[in-house]
Parts: sequence; C-alpha cells; structure tokens
Amino acid sequence: MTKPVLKIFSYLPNPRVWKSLITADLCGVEVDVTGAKPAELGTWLWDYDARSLSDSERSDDSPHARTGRRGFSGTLYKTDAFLDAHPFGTVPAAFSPGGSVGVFESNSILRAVARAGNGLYGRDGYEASRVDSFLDANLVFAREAQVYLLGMDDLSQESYDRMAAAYEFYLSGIEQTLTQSAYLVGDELTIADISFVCDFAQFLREGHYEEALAGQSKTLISADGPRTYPRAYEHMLTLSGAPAFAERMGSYLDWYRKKLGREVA
Ligand SMILES: N[C@@H](CCC(=O)N[C@@H](CS)C(=O)NCC(=O)O)C(=O)O
Repeated sequence: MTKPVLKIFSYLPNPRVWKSLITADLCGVEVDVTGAKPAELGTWLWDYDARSLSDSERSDDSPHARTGRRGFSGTLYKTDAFLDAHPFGTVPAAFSPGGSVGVFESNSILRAVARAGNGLYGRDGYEASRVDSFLDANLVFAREAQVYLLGMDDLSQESYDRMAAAYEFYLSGIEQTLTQSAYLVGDELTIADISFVCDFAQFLREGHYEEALAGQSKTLISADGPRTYPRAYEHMLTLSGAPAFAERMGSYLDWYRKKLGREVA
C-alpha cells in the first residue's frame, strides 16, 4: 500500500470529497479520509488528528468550542491548530502528510490530489489554467447552490432568482463548451469534468425539495435542464455512471436517473 498524499477530514459522504477520491483512484494515489455523518461532526474534534469526543470533553467552555458558521448550527470543536491550517474553518479540510500544510476549498484539495498524481490537470500550463478557469466558475455556481439548498425551507425571491441566474450562467457555459469538445478541456477527462459532475449532482438535490418549493409558489430550477442543456446533462450522467465515478458516488443519482426514465445500474 502506498503512502497517502493527503489527509482529508469531512462529514461523509460528501460530494466535495468525492472529487478528490475519484481523482485519486484515476491517478493511482492514496488519500486518507476521516470523518462521520453530518449530524455527528458536531461531536468531533476538528483537527489534523480528528476524533470523536466523549460527552465530558464537549462543553461550551471547552477551549475548542466555536460557533458553526456555514451549514452547521450550534457548537463545533475546532482546535487552534485546525484554524491556523484552515482559516475559514470549513470541511472538507485537507492536510499534507504530517499536517504542516492545510489545503481548503474542495476544488483546491482536488488540485492537490491531481498534482500529487501527476495527471488530469491539462497537458501544459495553459491547459492547466483553463482547467482552473472551469474550477473557479464551478465554485461560484457551487456557492450559490450551497446557499440555495441550505435555505430551501424559507427562500426569499431574491435567493431563488440568484440561484436561477447562476444556474443559467454556468450551465450555458458548460453547454457551449461541450459543443466544441468531448470534455471541458479538450478531448480528455480532467479535474474540471470531475468537479463539474460532483457539484452539479449535488445541486440536483433541489429535486428532493419539489414540494417545499411548490409550497412557496416556486418551481424546480432544473426542471427543463435536460432539454435546455442536453450536452451538459448528458456529460454529467455519462461520467457519473463510469466506473471510477460510480465507485464513489454509489446510488447518489439513482433517483434522478429514474426520474428521467433512465436505467439504473
Ligand atoms: N466551497 C467550500 C465549501 C465548504 C463549506 O462551506 N463547508 C461547510 C459545511 S457545508 C463547513 O465546513 N462549515 C463549517 C462551519 O459551519 O463552521 C468547498 O468546496 O470546500
């Protein structure tokens, strides 16, 4: 067994972690992943040596007690060392072996894996920069999607409109790209495609909130997606069904495939 090139701490499962794991599998490198279900991560110590805390270790006067800021409510236990390495205090949180370097933002963790594996990051510096272009565009979309999905129970019209605009902007760019090439950057898979698949699959979870949206007189933003952006949707569905993706994503998109009347493996 080879030595892990990175250690990742996160709630699990997490599509933002799958990006790195799919890439690691394809590049033949090892990534060490630690974590627990989302609801349990509040009882963990967020650290390079992350671990589950006992009841007596969890109190508001713990030196590690912090208030969750994004996606987590209530108290979280983050060490000072964790916050030195991860100044925004988010997961997934990656560390170089030994923990001296913290890498945050799932797309940057993904880049770190691809660099360590020496693959899937374009054939030269220009292509690598084009891959970065897609990863940046993807983060802007994914951030809007995060706010939208977390706020689904009580969405303002402004939030809904922002998401609809971000979706249209991002998907039309992906669609346009795929009229020119089979993958986002040229004719080979790169981490730009991997990030797109994972974050877009996560956005499609809006489909689980169809009733909640209807109760707020709103409709699914992705409702006509496969017709409006056929190449983008097909790219996501095809890649997510490929072995390296399916291995990590499991049945995550089965509900969506069924909804489209597609075969489920
Ligand atoms: N854009 C970031 C999103 C990470 C993020 O926002 N993580 C949230 C959970 S979804 C978090 O760790 N929140 C910590 C907190 O609430 O303090 C990425 O792709 O890694």
